[in-house]
Amino acid sequence: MHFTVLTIFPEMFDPFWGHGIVRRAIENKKIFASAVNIRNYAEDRHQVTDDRPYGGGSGMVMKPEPLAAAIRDANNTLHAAKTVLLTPQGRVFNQQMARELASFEGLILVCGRYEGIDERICHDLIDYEISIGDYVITGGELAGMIIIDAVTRLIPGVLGGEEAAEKDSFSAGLLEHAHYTRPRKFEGREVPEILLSGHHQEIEKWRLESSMMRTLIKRPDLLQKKDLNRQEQAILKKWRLAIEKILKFYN
Ligand code: 4GX
Repeated sequence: MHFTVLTIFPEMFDPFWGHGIVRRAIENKKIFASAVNIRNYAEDRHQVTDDRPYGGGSGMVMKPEPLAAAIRDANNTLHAAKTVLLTPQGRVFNQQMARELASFEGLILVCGRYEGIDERICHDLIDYEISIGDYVITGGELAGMIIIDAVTRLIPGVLGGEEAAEKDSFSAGLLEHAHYTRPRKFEGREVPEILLSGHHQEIEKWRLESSMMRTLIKRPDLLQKKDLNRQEQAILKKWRLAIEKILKFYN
């Protein structure tokens, strides 16, 4: 996977490329990444990338010419790459979109500042408009990093075998089960006995139930959407019976 980021603040990406799983993916040539300054494509002496909005009003708009030149140059280098604009007006990003983006050979991420970019760029040069959520941030750079992070960890060979199982939990449509590490007792709270037992099959059952309980309590919308297998249906049935037993006292 090749990532090219177009931004007026390419230095923001230096620490991002330089840490953790993204860094390891670059070192192992699983991904190729660079941040390119849109200013390099401005033709005037002061390399201006923004201008006042037609129709008046406050704020600035990113000029179309430098952006168009930057996108076209990136596209000539990355044959068959898709272009992504980070914008609050885009489709709200989720794991399924991360999977779709991970299937492409290259992504060109366009990070806007100010009030946004000239509308004519969106129409002619952008394949996907993506939002990372319904809130406003000051530029597309942080949004771009989130997309790159979520996509990178889906690329084969990026996560080790240990980590790779982890990424399945959301694909399975459930939240992760609870996690514990040493010590056995922390501030009066004990680790669930079953996790110390060494009974792998029982531990897997406990973890599935933990996943389902957390999803029910914290994100019932996810549980509603999910296709449940036999084992998961059995767990819900067990809970229903337990709740019905309690409710009988109140009838
Ligand atoms: N998810 N912002 C982008 C400037 C802008 C506006 C329109 C292009 C078109 C955001 C988000 C986000 C604020 C980044 C406005 N650029 N980006 N910026 N939420 O809020 O992605």
